[in-house]
Amino acid sequence: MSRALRLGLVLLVVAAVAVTCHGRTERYEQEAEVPQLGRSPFGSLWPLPQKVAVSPAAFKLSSAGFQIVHAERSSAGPGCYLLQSAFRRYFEYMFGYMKKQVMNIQTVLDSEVLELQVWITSADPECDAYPSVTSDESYELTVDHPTAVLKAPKVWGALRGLETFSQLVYEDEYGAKMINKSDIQDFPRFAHRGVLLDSSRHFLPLKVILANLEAMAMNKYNVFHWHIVDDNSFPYQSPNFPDLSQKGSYHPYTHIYTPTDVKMVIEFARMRGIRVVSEFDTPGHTQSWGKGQMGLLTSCYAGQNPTGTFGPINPILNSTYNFMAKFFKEISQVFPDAYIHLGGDEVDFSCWKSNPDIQAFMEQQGFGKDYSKLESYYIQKLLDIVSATSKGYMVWQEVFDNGVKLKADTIIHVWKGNEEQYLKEMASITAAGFHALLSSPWYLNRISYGQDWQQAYKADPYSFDGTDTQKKLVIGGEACLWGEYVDATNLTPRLWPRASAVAERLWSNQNVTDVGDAYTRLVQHRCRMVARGIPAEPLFVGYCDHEYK
Ligand code: CP6
Repeated sequence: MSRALRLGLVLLVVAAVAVTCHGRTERYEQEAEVPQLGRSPFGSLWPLPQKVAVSPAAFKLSSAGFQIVHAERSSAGPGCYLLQSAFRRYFEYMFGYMKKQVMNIQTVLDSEVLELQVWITSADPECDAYPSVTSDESYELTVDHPTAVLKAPKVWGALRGLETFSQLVYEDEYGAKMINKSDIQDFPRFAHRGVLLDSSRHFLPLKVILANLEAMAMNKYNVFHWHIVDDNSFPYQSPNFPDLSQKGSYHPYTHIYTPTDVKMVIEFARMRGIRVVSEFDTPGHTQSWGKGQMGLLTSCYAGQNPTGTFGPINPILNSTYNFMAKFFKEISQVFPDAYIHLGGDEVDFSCWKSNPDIQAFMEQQGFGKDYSKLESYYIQKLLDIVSATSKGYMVWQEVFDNGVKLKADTIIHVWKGNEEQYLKEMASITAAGFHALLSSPWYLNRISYGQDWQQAYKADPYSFDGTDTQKKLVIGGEACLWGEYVDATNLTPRLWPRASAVAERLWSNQNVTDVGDAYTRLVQHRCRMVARGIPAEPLFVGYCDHEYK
């Protein structure tokens, strides 16, 4: 942080404030550090590109005169539907829904940008492909008059560059659109930049999911981690096992994701360069599975008698593994991504312990009283089943902690602990040679009063002690919005703009840590999201320019 900005920080200490609330007086201490709003040399760019040079020279940009086109030398053309719809989307974001006027422009003003040429440089633009963890998202953007050029090896970089170009556009005091002469070279710091949404604790209507994919694209996120089912409901409609959602969803017709819905989410995400990684969490967090699949869950006992309640997946039956093989074969075909998240977190052993058949099995296997060995036994068999579908997998950290044998390319998802604990975990995972993904500092379901985006912003996946080889195994992070207290009414403002703070940490250079400059850009970025129809919550007092239009 620069000295000036540090001095500019306003320390707002509201200590022992008396708050009157329905006649009741509460006293509490609250400290919030609010950075001063200033002017950023980087305008409202978010996340900040790797290399930015913005010149003071400004050009006009008019909806009547401006167009986004394929460069003549581009390997992609009008047949590239992904780019065609991205051109349209970003044109509308820049100029609203103003009709393009039919005008013959003969006098080219020498201070106007008339064209953004999008030039895909590699032989295969990947128009019809799915994004992957190795997708090239780099791009170079040169803004000059009369032509701006966006150069990218693949469509994925072009998508990111279009977002950046749209963020460079602003209005002068008369409402005319302007853009400064600029040079930008950009690429992501981490390959995996995700948002987890949970559609089990509350059903999330398709519209909400799509709106958040749109917001993710505005923040250059590239993974939607869909925690689709859990204890509370099973909204995924399985063609092979229709009873799972018929009996396990909150409502068998309205609160389910049909195969068509799932396809729509995947395609909407693909068009924005976002992968959809589905999570089917087992053997814990599976209460809702039991309603439509008899015999899958463990019967809990009180002494010699079943209580009628159920615990985790029953790991000792062949029928369990036959079901899992068929189920995950389906999942591997429905979700095109190369990875499936298999969960494996928070397994409650008490029901397993109560069940006499499981006790006998533990003895026969020589597991003693160590139920984490039984969990590992289950996970091991599940991993073999999923490997047979030729997918890679991600698991929550407990699976690694319990010493399950994992394929070398397994991604371990760190979600537990305070800073000291999660950094230690990142270090041990990478020391063991596995890929690590960080979420612990980014549990956005947790809320508090004040500027809590700053905590998320300051966390860094590299801040553990480790070698360069270890650091290279960190593939990125995910912001998590668990659904216990979140549904369609509050999901979007709870997630944004706090998830934007995480987005910059995962995209921008490691040295982008100036909280004051971030605040100035983020306030504008948040207003832009609101103007684009995403109800992102405010960071602090103030207003947005678009409010009086
Ligand atoms: N559900 C599942 C959850 C959580 C996890 N897994 C969770 C744990 C702690 C908090 C928030 C969410 N609700 N399946 C942990 C990965 Cl604070």
